Amino acid sequence: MQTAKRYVSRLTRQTLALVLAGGRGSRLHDLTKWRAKPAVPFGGKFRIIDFPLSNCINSGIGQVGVITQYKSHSLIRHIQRGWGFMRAELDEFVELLPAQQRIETSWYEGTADAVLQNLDIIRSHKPEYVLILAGDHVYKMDYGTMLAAHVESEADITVGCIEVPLEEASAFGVMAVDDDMRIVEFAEKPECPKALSGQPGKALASMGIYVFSTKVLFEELMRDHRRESSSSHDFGKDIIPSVIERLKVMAFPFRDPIQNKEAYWRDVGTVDALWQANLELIGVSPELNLYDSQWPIWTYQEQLPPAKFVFNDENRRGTAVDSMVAGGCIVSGATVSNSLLFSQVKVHSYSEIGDSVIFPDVEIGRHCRIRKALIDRGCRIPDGTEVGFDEAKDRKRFYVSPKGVVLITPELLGQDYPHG
Ligand code: ADQ
Ligand code: ADP
Repeated sequence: MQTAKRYVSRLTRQTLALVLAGGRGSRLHDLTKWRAKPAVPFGGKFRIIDFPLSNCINSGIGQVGVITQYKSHSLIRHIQRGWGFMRAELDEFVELLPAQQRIETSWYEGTADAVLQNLDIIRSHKPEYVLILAGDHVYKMDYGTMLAAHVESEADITVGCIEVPLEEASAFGVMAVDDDMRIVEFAEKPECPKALSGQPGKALASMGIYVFSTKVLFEELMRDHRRESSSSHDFGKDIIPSVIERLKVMAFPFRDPIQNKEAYWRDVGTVDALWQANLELIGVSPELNLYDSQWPIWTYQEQLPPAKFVFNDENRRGTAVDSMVAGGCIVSGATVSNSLLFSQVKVHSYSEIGDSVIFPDVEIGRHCRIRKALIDRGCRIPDGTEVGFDEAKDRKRFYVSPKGVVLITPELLGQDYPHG
């Protein structure tokens, strides 16, 4: 066991992780109008990108590059503020790699192009393995086990995968594997995805995360680069499908190591999925345990006072039940239930909030009734606002998702977006 442990830590030390964080995330509507999807708040005090970054640190991978492009200001600020604690003298870092036209005179095209344009930087770190990650999924995963599987199977490339319901599979890269988990077919977002053999209702989907032996990565990126017009320079669309016959490409099934079952993994890419995944955290034993001291999620956090629940002047209690409430919040003479309040949310007297997710720095006035809402950072909700009771009325002012979640942003309220 000791030997095995040392072995994995040697692999993680020889690995450079690259987190792709430049995507648009357009299904999140106005939540990604001003920020990249990886910068979207999640879980009361985190941002989505904190999950893959924390996975790297907790797995022993101390060399991490974050590739940014689209609307990167708040993402860059978050990383600079929250992830500067790495020890440069131990050659550990979280480095920002914005599109800067190092090789091409264009911005990043597909995900493979985003990595290609940083080849000289990757080369300078001399990694043995490069772990390509997406910055927009919520999960806790020990990448060391995936690296060990990559080395043990003598793979050129290893693709992280999970089982998904067949009806959802066309949103993913879908693969077929042989008995040794070698990928024999790979189709990116197929219209008619193939079911897993022996499990007609399921498909094996790519998580969009890859371990490459560095030499293979360089060769394949250059080969793809030369294909010019016939390639969109994307890992899922171009690179992986084109190499499975030539190279040894293995699937690594991501499972919960303790309970040996399918692990928690969420692409919170829609307003419904984001609202639901946040509210799931409130349950008695949520699938994603944020209170797990073995696998802490790191983030930038402001120094804030504790949350406060106030009896108002007219003896009206401020309460929150079945809820998570972050630091700096004040609930005064108001009732909050089944909701998640991020930091510095203020709820004023006689208001009732239910089934809602409220991002930081929101102020909710008096006599508001709000249910099934997702409220973006910085909103000032005027006194007497009612949301979640009359869908036709909500639709006139806000965005209402297919499952009836009302998205409220400062812009939709005619207010300025918060700076700072
Ligand atoms: P998608 O999720 O559609 O499919 P994509 O939109 O390419 O993949 O995004 C992957 C990651 O790269 C995201 O984290 C995104 O933010 C980032 N990204 C996208 N374009 C970028 C660019 N130009 N520069 C920098 N970063 C960029 C992929 C795979 C599928 C797999 C799913 C799993 O292609 O095979 O099933 O992920 O979600
Ligand atoms: P968050 O940190 O929650 O992602 P920020 O307040 O950091 O949100 O906003 C992200 C960036 O977008 C900031 O630089 C902000 O100034 C800018 N921004 C947001 N909305 C607007 C707007 N309506 N007009 C101009 N800039 C905006």
